[in-house]
Parts: sequence; C-alpha cells; structure tokens
Amino acid sequence: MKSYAAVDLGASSGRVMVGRVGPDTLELTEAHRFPNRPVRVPEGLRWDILSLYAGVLDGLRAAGQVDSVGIDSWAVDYGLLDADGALLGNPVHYRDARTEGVAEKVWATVPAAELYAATGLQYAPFNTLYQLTAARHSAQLASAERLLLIPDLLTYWLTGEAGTELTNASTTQLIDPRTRDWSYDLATRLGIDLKLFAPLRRPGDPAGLLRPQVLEETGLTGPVPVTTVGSHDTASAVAAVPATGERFAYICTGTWSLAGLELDAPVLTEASRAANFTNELGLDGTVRYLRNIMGLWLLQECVREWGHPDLGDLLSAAAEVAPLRSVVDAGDAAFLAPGRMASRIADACRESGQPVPESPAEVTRCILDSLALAHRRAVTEAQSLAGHPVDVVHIVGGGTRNALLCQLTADACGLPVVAGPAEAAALGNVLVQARAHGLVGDRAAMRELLARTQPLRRYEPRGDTAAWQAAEARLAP
Ligand code: LFR
Repeated sequence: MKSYAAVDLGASSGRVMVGRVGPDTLELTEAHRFPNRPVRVPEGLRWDILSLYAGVLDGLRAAGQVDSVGIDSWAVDYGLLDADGALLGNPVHYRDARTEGVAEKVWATVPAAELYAATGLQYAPFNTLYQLTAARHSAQLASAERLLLIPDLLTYWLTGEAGTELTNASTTQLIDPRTRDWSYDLATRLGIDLKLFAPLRRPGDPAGLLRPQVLEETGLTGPVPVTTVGSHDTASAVAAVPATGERFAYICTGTWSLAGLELDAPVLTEASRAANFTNELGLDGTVRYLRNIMGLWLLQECVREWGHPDLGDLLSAAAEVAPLRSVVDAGDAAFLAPGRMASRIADACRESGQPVPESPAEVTRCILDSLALAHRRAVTEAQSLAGHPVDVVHIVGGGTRNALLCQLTADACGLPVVAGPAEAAALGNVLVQARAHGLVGDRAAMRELLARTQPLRRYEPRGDTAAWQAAEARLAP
C-alpha cells in the first residue's frame, strides 16, 4: 500500500487529499481544505497565489509522509517569472475583463477557422493565447523570461524544476492536438515567444523532489518526489471517470460543467468549430472532446448574492417548482463574469419571452433545468460530431452531490446517469501517480479500480423527452 498527496485547486477552494492505493484499494481522505479567494485590485481580478501556496504547504504538513505529490488546478492561467526566477505579480484571473475584444484582433491575423483547424480549441475569451495577446505591451510581459501555468508554478516552487505539463498546455491554444507539440507556425504568426514556456512534460513524468526548505516547512522526510499528473483538473477528472466500456459520455461538474467524450483523435471539422467543441488533451494521447458549460457557477453566484442560504433547503424547494418553466443558455459567455447573477438570469428569461423566475427556489430551478438542457445538447451534439455513440453518461465532480441536477440530466439526455466520484480530479491525480510508480496498470485498469471501490449512484431517465426538446427549441437562435 502506498500513499500519494493530490493537490487539487479549484476556483473557490483548494484541497490536499491523501490517496491510499493497493491492488484492491483506493481510499481518499481530505488532509486540508482552504479557500481560494480571488482579489479585485485596481488593475483587475487576480489570484492570491501566495495564499494558495501557503495552503499547499499546510496541506502537505497535514498529509504527513507520502510516497509522492501531484498537482492539478484550473487551466489557462499562468504566472510570469523574471530572469532571477522570481514571480512578477499576481496571476491574472481568467474571469478578468482584459481579454474583452481581443479575439477579434487575433482573428484579423489568423482567422478563427484557421485557428481551430490548427489547435482544435474552442473559442473562450480566456484561452492563454488571448490573455497573452491582451498583455502584449505590458511592462510585466516585457520583463518576463518564463511563463508557468498555475500547477507548473506551484511545482516549481516545491521542487525548483520548471516544466509545462501537456494536458494543461493544450488549453493555451498554442498546441497542435495531432502532433501534441507546440504549434510553432501559429505562435510565430501571432508574435508569441514560445521560449517563454518551459519544456513539455507528460502525466507520469518525474517533476523533481521537494526542496530541502519545503521538507523542513512541512515536516516531511526526503526524498519525496513530485510526479507530473494530468495537471489540468479536467484531465485528472476525466481520468477518474469509472466507465467500464468505451460508449460513455462524461460531465465533469463543479464551477464548470465540462461535457463530452474521450476520443483517440481530434475532431477539427468546421461543424465542430461552429458548435464550439474543444479538443483538449487527456491522458495517454487521448482527446477530451468537450464543451464548456457555465456550470454550478451560476448557482454559486446567486447563493453568494442571497447571503448563503442553506443549500439543502434551496434544492428541496427547487425540486417543487414546476419544471422547465424558463430556461437560459448555460453555455453563454455572457454569464462568465461575476456579480448580479440572479438578475442577469431574470433578464435573459424576460428577453426570450419566458416567465421571469422571482424567488430563490424559482431561480435555482431555472439554473438546474438550464444546466441539464445544456448537458443534453453537449452530449447529443458530441456524439453526432464525433460519430461516437454512447449508452451512458457519467457525472463526476462536485455536482454529483446535487441529486436533482443528476436526475434532470438523466431525464434531459434520455440516458442513464452514473454519478460519482465527487472528488474525481483528486482521484485521477492519485491514480496517475500510482501508475507512474507501477501500482496500477493502464487507463482501463484505473477505471476498473474506481468502479470497484468508489460509491456510485445510478439515475434512470424519466420519460418526457418531448418537454426537453420543446425547451431546447425555445433557446434556438
Ligand atoms: C475547470 C476548468 C475548465 C477550464 C476552466 C478555466 O475547473 O479547468 O476545464 O475551462 O476551469 O480554466
């Protein structure tokens, strides 16, 4: 039996989990959880990266002696280092407004269709490519010698070794998903200096040893290796989908819903671009063919506005509200920025001529119906665009704790939903470390171990697909 520490940073909290792995064992316990509180300063919205790093160190101390450490987090964001290796300022939050209007400038040099054909990445204003373009004339970028994506930055602080992990690098929009290497030509045309990036490394690669100072601060006894995992949290979560066959779709739920398929090769067609599906890279050269849906962010923002009422009560009340009364497009980037979420949702309902949800229960029901509808659209369209039919939808991540959302998703998709595990990203992180150290076999063996050891709940679809079709038609442009 071996123990692995999984550092998993989400948009609203970070955690250090300890995974114990053996031939028939996969147990996860939480060593430490800490808030992730972005801060708005005059220049814009920033991540408090030092507080996150302090949380990681506290977590490693609480975890105790482990055989290895792995780090995953949200994607696209980065820190810049100067020639001395020191961090230049707080990393910019992907919800910051600096990328507004930037994509059009990029497309004037490389048209959107060409960009998609080269990178397979969906349009999202926060793709690293657009962030770097927005920062082009900044003093900070001018003095930067190195760019490290968030998990790579934390790994660098822990070990002193710099690398760029591939699954997360694929979200920069600077990677060619066919060669799984940098898109050199594109970077040159767009004036992006690829020398800023440290060499690519892949899940399973060694990423150095905890530095003596880190050992001292955490009370661990060296050597403790850091192992590269699928450092994009969604890559780790997809690795932990407990599927038993190939014909499955997945929805990674949390702040976002990432809904799609695991494929062997990217889908780079014009139809796929028009549907805004992304081809991010997963474990072992797989492609995460998926769509970003706003996810429980919509609800989190409302709950914040309402002064944090009891979530259980709110969901019970939402379950009593008439279904599909009003729906919004949960894929709409208009919901990306924080603030005034309940009234933005109400506005969207009013503008589309639907009843306006008033009470928190009505707004919550509108959000959950809208998410289930967006899940349905993504799962249906992914299958037809990729020519890859499925029999089951796996929901992993925090949303598995929301039984109403899981049931509505089964109803909307007209397919059984298997929900769990909730801590999928941490489990995928642990399993990739265990595999690198020879404890588990291939991806299928990892999934088989998950299916055997993790509590899962199955939701059968409840008829009435016509109601979902009609709701979908209400949102059609
Ligand atoms: C989920 C996630 C998504 C990515 C978004 C922004 O946590 O990593 O996959 O699109 O955050 O980085």
